[in-house]
Amino acid sequence: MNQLNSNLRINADRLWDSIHEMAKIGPGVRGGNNRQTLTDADAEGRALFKRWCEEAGLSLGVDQMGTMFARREGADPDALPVYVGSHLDTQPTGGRYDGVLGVLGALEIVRTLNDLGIRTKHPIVVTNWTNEEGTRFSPAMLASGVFAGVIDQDYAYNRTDAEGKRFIDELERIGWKGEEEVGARKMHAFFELHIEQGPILEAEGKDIGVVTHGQGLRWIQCTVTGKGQHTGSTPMYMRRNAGRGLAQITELVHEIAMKHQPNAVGAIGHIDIYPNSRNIIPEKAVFTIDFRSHILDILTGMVDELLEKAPGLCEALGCSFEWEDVGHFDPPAFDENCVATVRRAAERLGYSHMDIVSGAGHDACWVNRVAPTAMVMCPCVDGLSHNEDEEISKEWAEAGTNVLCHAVLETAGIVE
Ligand code: HGY
Ligand code: MN
Ligand code: MN
Repeated sequence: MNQLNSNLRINADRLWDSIHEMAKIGPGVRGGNNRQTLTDADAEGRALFKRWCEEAGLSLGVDQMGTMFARREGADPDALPVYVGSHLDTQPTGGRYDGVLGVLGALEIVRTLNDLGIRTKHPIVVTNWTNEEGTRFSPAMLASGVFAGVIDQDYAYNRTDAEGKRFIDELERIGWKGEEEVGARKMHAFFELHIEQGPILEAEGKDIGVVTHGQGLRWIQCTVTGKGQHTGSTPMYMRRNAGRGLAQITELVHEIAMKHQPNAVGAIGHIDIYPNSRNIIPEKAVFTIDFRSHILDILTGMVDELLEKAPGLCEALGCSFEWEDVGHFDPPAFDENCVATVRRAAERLGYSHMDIVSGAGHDACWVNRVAPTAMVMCPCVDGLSHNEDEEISKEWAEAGTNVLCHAVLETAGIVE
């Protein structure tokens, strides 16, 4: 059995049970999850993952951003490990599979190797990256960004959530600030399994996405400031309505993205209106524009056009316009050898597959800066994600994890 052939498969029932055991932690309001980073629910999910790793004989390390590294020894202890994982934190109205499939799929590989008594040359490290989502503490992929040396650790530590709580204070509060220097670990390769979070694989009838590239991202946080006044007694000509600035910029973002179809997307997901009172004209609107494209010139061009037009729109309303970059990464191209390993695994296992560009950002996008990296994707129902109704089939989870397993094993090398 200790050969990398199509009979080597993971235990899909065990994987599926673990995913749904994890889903009980930080439940949402409609069957999904709200296990936001550094909350008590995140801490509970980490504790469960830690217990499962220890039961699988793994030794756990934690770095100063709270990222968890669970190591399975290899025959050559000096060989750089093959890392494999994703994230356990979720959106506030998240699904049960975004990130979780990648972490528990990686754990399932180790459980399967234990069952079969397989030893690899390189150690294997199952990884849970802190704060992939970036919804509580922007930017997204925060810990993997610090690990890759593209985000400063002090900057990360001082990011605050909507209640003004700092990342580092919350990390220490839940007891998951490790001792390891972030980024000190060197990798032979990194693999991440993730649901597609888009409609392509399901529409094309493919079981596996071989991810060659990812979209780049720009998060521009805008502040439009007008004047809070009585909605009843203030004449229309006197008003400086920040809400109109938000409305016009929302439309502008859509128009800019539509100019670059099919190679661009744009929306505003985060919106705070102040003082948000029914009978006060909005004084201030704070919101984040999310632009993405896999073509860098389009991505930067969209931001340039937005910043060229938005101040004038607001000035015409008697409002001021300020902005801040709260997240960005350029379109990543994943490692060709690792991508080929994923493609070979899908072929060896007989799964339908296609090359695909990841629409969503992932920790792999940053890790790709410091180690040979590739991703495996499986479909999700109607392409829906970042929604509690997110759904995948057990067969899709099984296929993705089998391909991940073969890609990791081919890279780590089976010695017995
Ligand atoms: O925003 C993203 O693309 C990721 O889901 N955090
Ligand atoms: Mn994710
Ligand atoms: Mn997500």
